[in-house]
Amino acid sequence: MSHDELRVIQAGVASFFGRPMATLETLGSARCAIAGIPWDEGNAGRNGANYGPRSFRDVSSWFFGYNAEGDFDLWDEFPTVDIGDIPIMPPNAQKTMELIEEHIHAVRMKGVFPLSIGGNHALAIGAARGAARTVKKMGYLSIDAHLDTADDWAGERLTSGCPTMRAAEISNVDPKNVVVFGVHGWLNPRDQVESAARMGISWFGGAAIDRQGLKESLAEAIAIASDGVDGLYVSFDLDSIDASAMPGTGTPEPGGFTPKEALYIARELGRANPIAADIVELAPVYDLSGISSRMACAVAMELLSGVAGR
Ligand SMILES: [Mn+2]
Repeated sequence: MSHDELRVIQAGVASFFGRPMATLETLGSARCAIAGIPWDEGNAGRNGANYGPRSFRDVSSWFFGYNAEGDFDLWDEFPTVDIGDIPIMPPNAQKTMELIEEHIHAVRMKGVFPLSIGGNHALAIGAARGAARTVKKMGYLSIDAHLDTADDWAGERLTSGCPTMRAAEISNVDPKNVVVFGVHGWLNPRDQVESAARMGISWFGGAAIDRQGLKESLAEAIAIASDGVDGLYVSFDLDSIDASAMPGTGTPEPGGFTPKEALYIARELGRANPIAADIVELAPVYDLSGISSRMACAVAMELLSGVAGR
């Protein structure tokens, strides 16, 4: 075992999974660049997701790249760097979305897989736009307890209740390829059900997933989002996971996916060969045990393992 592998977990400067820091200019042979997006404006739920990337970096130091069950080392097979935080501008959502869009586009143009760690779900608006510019036709699959198909919130269109709708409006995204998986609870207003139907956005409810079976319904959701596209964007809202395992989020929802289900979903999302992904809504201030940050890191490991072909 190398000295690096024996590092003291709590020592040193925390980067995502202890991976080397890089910039757009020093990506080298990296295949994945993880960016923090500490954005939490335009949020209708509890605030705190702006601290998500910091907590994620800290807790991710506990994760090895080696997977005993699969006998592979993720970092050997899928060289990954920490590309720092996108410089968000709290007073200006429009400008921030443009910065996120340009970052995701630039990483994609280097042939590198961009993973964004939030931050609230609004960041997916900029990230999906940046990814869409790199393909002819893109699909968008969101794992979420909430539809997020609001046209606006009090007139504002770049809020955490809007990312699904904004994705469906991208010029080279057909709303028929926009899917939300895991919708449940009592925070999905009727007007968002209606706007989803009007746009042709499809969604899978939690109870329907249970009846159909997770494996089958997730495969169907991926097939709908991927049908006829040459690139799939995946957005993983951590509030899709049951509140017992994910208290550290803006709108914790009882009745969500179990940790095992969430990790299965994350691996399958990666295997669907997405062009970019995000993991959003980690709000560590509500996460006294640290379990939510660990869950978020485990979701990332499964997703990246899937992208790496594992
Ligand atoms: Mn959401």
